[in-house]
Amino acid sequence: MKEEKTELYVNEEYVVSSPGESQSILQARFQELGYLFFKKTISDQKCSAMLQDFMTVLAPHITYDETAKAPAYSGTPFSETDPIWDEVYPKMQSLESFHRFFHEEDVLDLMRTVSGTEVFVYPIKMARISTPGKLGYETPPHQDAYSHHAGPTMAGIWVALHDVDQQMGRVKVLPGSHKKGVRKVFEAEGVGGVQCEIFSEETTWHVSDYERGDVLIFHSCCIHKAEPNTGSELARISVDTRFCDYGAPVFSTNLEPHHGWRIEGLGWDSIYQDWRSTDLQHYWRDYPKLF
Ligand SMILES: O=C(O)CCC(=O)C(=O)O
Repeated sequence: MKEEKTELYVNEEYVVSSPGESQSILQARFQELGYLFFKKTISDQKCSAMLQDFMTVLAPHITYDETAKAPAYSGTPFSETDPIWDEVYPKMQSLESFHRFFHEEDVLDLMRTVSGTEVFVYPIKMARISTPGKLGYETPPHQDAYSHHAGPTMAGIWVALHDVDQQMGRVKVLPGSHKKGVRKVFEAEGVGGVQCEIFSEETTWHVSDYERGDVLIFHSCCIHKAEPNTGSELARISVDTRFCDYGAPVFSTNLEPHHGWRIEGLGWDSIYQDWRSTDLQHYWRDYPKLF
């Protein structure tokens, strides 16, 4: 069954998809909107375990607020590349559970549904910390086709590890923006350092509050950005990576640990030091299309 185009743009909330819908409907919606948003699709148990693993390496800076069921932070606001972030990020990157998170069947199934084929999960895995009060440094609007040098079958997958409300720095997307190709970029403050061109008629963004386990999958040309964390106590922690049809070209920078290019000592050898298994170590070495 084909969805009416106008139904997909009626308001500024995410259009909600379900993994139980037919693959053809999901793929048509993905091609139309440039994203799919799935409610509570990764289990509470998996998300909570991941968050607790992060908490162990984020202490004493960030703690878990049992009442809010979210990370709490009351120090000087920081973002990617600030000294506290550089101190904690290699520890987050070293967690085997973090890398494994994206290689389990629950996540792979969603990726395969969107791709309609076997997928390759990018080695680069990102964890995001949005602290309260760090305004103006949130991720600017951008396309991953540019930042990851990726082709049309690449997509991003972003998972909320706890509930995220409007104050906590939600990620939002510009629906339909993937249809107009890769845009010009400009220098910008905030994560990634660049922002892309947005056309004057593109004024309707889609976003909703997230619940733990919600998943956003976005096309490599779909413009997305983060809202500032305007709260006073709670931090937002989420995880994301990229994937593509198995066999599509993957650019070399995606084979490095996130920020391995600038944090001394952050490389695969240091990351793998305490891992129990070797199956995911350097798993991409025989991938046929690296460049
Ligand atoms: O989570 C964030 O703050 C940014 C996410 C993002 O922009 C991305 O995954 O490309």
